[in-house]
This record gives sequence, C-alpha cells and structure tokens, in this order.
Amino acid sequence: MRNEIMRCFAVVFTVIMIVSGCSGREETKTAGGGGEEDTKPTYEFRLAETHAPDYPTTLADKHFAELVHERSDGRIKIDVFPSAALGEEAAAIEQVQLGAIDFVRTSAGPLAEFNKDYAVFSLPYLFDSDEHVWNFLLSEHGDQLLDSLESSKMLGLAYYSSGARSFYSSKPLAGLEDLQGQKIRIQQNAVNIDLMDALGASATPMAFGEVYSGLQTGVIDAAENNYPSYYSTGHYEVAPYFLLDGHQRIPEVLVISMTAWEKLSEEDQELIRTAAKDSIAFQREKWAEYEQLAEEEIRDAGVTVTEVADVSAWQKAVQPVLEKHGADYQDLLDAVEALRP
Ligand code: GTR
Repeated sequence: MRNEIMRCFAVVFTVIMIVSGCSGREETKTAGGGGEEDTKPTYEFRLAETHAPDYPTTLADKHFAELVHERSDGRIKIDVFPSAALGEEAAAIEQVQLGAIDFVRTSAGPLAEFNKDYAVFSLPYLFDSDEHVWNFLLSEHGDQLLDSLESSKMLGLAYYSSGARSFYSSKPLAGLEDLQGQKIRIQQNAVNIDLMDALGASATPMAFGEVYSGLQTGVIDAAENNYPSYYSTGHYEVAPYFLLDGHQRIPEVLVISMTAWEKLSEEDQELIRTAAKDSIAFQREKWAEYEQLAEEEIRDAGVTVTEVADVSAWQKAVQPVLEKHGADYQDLLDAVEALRP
C-alpha cells in the first residue's frame, strides 16, 4: 500500500516534470583560466527506475551515478527517480526513446516491445542458473544485444541480475494443473502471451505498479516474478501462494537514450560506459543479499512456497512456444546452448 501511495505522488511528479520539459540539461563550464578543462560541458541527466529506493537495482543506479559524478569531477550529474516517479516501465522506455528521459533501468522483458531480439529472454526454461545467464550476458552476444538497441534510438550500457521468475497467486497454487484458467498478469510481449496460453492460463498485460490492486480486487488471479519483486511490492500479502518453477531468467538492463548519448564527447561516452560496467559487481552483490532477505521474509510471513522438483512437465507444456518463436532466435539459442556451464 505504501508503494501505491508513492506511485500516486510519482504520477503527479511525472506530469510536472514533463510539463516543465526538464531533461538532459547541458551547460558549458566557462569559469577559470580558459584551459581545456574549463570548457568541458556539464550535464544533468535523469534516470527512471521502477523499484523502491532500497531495491538492489535502485542502489546500483545510484552507485553508477556516483561513479559518473566522481570520475567527471562533478560535471555529469545523474538524478535517479525511483518508484516509477517518471512513469511505469514501458512508458519510461518510450520517453527514453524520444529523448525526454535520459536513462532507464528496465527489465529486458518490456524491451522486447521495442527491439524484438530482447524477447529471446522471455523464452521459457532457457537458462539453467544464474551462472548460465551471466555466461551469456558477458559474452559477445550480450554486448551485441546491448548495441542493437541503437535501432530503437537507445543504447544498452550494462546488465544487472534479476534471478528467476516464478508464479504466485491469490488462489491455491501447488502445481501446473492449478494454473489452468487463472488470469495471470504478464510483462507485455508476444512470447509471454503464448507462454500463458501454453500453460492453460489467460495472459493479462498490466503495468507493474497496478499488480497489487489487480490481485487485491481480483482483476487478475496471479502474476509472476522473482523473490525480490514479490517481496518489495508486497504482492505476497495479496497472493500468498508462490510456486517455484523458475520459468524465466530475464536480466535487467541499464539503457541510455541516443539523444543523451549523442550530446556526449567520445571521452564522456567512454566514462559512462565504463562506470555502467563497473556498477555490475555492486548490483550483483546487493542482489544476492536482497534475494536471500526476501526469501526469508516471505517464508516468515507464512506464504505457502512450493518447489517444483521436476520441471519436465512444464517444459513439455511450453514446447509450442519454442516451436513458434524459437526459429527467430536460432543464433542466440545456439549461443545459449554453447554457454551452458
Ligand atoms: C521486475 C523487474 C522490473 C519490472 C517487473 C515487472 O523483476 O525488476 O523492472 O519489469 O519485474 O514484472 O514488470
């Protein structure tokens, strides 16, 4: 509920920011003796984040902003706006594409609506483990995907950890059969719609910030996410059945708008790219800590957590999704296979 109130403030705030047209202000430092150092431009950028201030991705955004600030001797300032203060995730990506917001930290799930290649991450049971995901993300294929956002007027700077997604419901949920007919909120993209269909459920695309009230009012029965998101949003209070099938491991991505990128000198571009890469280790550490805390809190709160010991029935059920979409990503799927630890 606290999150809902924060989001209401966030919407009002967004309107004010959009009306006042505040984005990526650029000034040139002219004070001093006229040397090259004195004429380097200063920038003030905004970064959109959907999660709460204490969430691992928000902490990493802030760490990234600090590195950039320090390394640019205070010339480049990045203000982080958590709790969807600049809009829900898909809307924030759109604003980044238009150049109205400078950075967004988003899941790769909604990015698929802007660049089809990103839907590869929504294919079910693709990665076995966190190690497997990171082998892929840190490979040349991971880098190519970051660069490929350029065709959508954006650029990926770095990936962050996001664990595995599993189903949770307001109705008893202990096995695949219980998903039949349930209305499940998804991150909107074509693969997710077919995935729910294959599992016998009904897909309901909905913004992340609406899921709590959606579950509470029965507009949806269920949703799916990792332990940290399930905990941080309080979804476990209204959907206390968590079924650990781990159907997807969708990374987080730190993205910059091409409009902001092109304002920067090559030197500053390098500084930003390096700072983003250097913030990965910090995020992964915060992620591991928070994932453990979230699991403990959820179990302590009395949530019914059921582990799926054998996912083979699930993998069989989702075959039609892989048959329909797999061919679009054959090269990436070959790479995923080759990088299996
Ligand atoms: C979370 C992710 C968010 C958002 C959310 C969702 O795991 O960190 O950025 O994409 O999932 O399901 O909308």
